[in-house]
Amino acid sequence: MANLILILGDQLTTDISALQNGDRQRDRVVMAEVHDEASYTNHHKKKLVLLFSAMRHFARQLEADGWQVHYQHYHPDNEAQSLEAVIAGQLRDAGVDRVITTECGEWRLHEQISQWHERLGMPVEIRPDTRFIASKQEFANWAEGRKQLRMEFFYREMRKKTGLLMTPEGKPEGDQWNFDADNRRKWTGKPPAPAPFRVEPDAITTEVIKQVDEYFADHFGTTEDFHFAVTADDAAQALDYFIDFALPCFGDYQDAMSDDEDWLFHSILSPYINSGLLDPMAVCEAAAQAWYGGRAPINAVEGFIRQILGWREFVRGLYWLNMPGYAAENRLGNSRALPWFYWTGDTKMRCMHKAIDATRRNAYAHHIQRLMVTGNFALLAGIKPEEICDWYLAVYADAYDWVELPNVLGMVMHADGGYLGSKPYAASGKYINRMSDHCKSCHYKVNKSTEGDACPFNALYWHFIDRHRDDFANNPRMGMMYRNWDKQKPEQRAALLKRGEQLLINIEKL
Ligand code: FAD
Ligand code: DLZ
Repeated sequence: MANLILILGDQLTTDISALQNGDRQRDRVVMAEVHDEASYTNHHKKKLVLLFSAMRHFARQLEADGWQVHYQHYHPDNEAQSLEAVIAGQLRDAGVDRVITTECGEWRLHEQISQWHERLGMPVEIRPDTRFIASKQEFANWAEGRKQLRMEFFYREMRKKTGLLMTPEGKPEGDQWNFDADNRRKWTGKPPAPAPFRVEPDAITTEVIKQVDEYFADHFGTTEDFHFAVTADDAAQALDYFIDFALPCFGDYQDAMSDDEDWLFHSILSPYINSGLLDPMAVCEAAAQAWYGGRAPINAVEGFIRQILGWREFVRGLYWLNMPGYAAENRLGNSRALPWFYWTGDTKMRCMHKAIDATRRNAYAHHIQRLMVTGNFALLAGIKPEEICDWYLAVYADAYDWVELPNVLGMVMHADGGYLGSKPYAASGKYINRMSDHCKSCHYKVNKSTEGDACPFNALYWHFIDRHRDDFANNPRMGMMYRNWDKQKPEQRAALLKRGEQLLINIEKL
């Protein structure tokens, strides 16, 4: 019996379940760069280079390990434009009895693959994705009976399950589960932030860059200065680099933003973890070892591990528990189109310009830019969830529906009615000024609210609070905002609302 083993572009590890117990002589591994996957959103050019180059390197590694690999390189005129067509083409060869794959990360493709056994007339074995620390069922069991899901409680379960940062007595190391309160420092240039880890493009990557520039010229972003790792070995070096040079300050400056620094003390590991080049558990263990070895403080290490063991696992569980309905949620009734400057960065709002421009150059922006700048603006302005979700899915090298959607629709847009987060992360310009140095170089004045040159985030914040009174007034975590709003003089409230209206009418010109 011979199997076709399909490996997807975000399953690039020899530990992937589809490869287990395979017969290298008889079975055939199939990997394919296809139009449908490369074009279901306006993927950033660097994301395409990363995926195609990493896929090509991985296929070579499999061949070197003795696997027979059928690999389709991208060409716009390829006969097979979808993964199904590639598999169907391979099935025409006699002798294949079964298709094996690991469950894919996105509902869109999952729906297609789960119909293949009928469409292709061939048994299709879909194996669980064991790269995650919690299985879908484990998450569903935890979530059962809970009206709202809170990451913190799930995270503690994961700490207990894995033993990460746990004492032999079963207590959290440092006597606290969470050191977030220590992780809110503004960064003023010292200590200097490390340059991002770089891998210079080899011949394969250089060829892919040429092809992406030619075939995907109209996609967002640039291939210039591509320096992501594209192999597991190089991604492991990126992890070591992070642990040595950035992790010690990761906690302190986790929420900071800078006008001059794109990356600060973030790990820049999500593109590798999500595509399979790095194993999430191994990443957490490396961070924990840095703390046990006295090379990084607990607030940094716990904060970092929480992002992976907590948030990453949590959003994945939530996605699979609630799809496909989750994608259609719009509980705040938003109807505004995404402003065009999200694609160009052409806005006088300095923080927005900086975050979008970094996104365009790097296919990366760090969490607080995604959450409190581009996300916060979309929330305050009432952008349609599907449009802002599609933007986030397109522009980041780490973006896949399973992780992007809950972060954007739930965490940022509060479009799920508070299922993921207990309150919206709405903030005025004051927050951005507290955590960054953007405002001092901004066209708009952060200390003004109603004037023509006032920071748009200020009036938009109050406009949001006012127009969503019915949604939030009874939320205990929002009571203070409503008391502050109600305390303001009626003339001031009217002026803020008028300014908010004007900003929304002129949104494309901000
Ligand atoms: P670090 O700050 O160094 O964090 C370490 C790791 O923790 C990351 O590599 C990532 O694996 C994990 N992580 C941190 N926060 C989250 C989170 N909220 N959800 C899931 N994992 C997390 N992350 C993605 O991987 N893909 C996305 O498409 C994505 N879209 C996002 C959209 C919005 C609006 C927001 C607010 C967050 C999004 N995130 C997404 C989460 C987070 O912003 C990125 O994981 C992080 O910025 C990646 O950079 P890093 O590797 O330097 O992360
Ligand atoms: C993201 C992506 C892209 C851009 N291209 C391909 C591709 O050509 N072939 C492939 O197998 N996978 C690709 N991927 C990753 C898939 O879209 C991903 O596996 C699904 O979205 C499920 O997470």
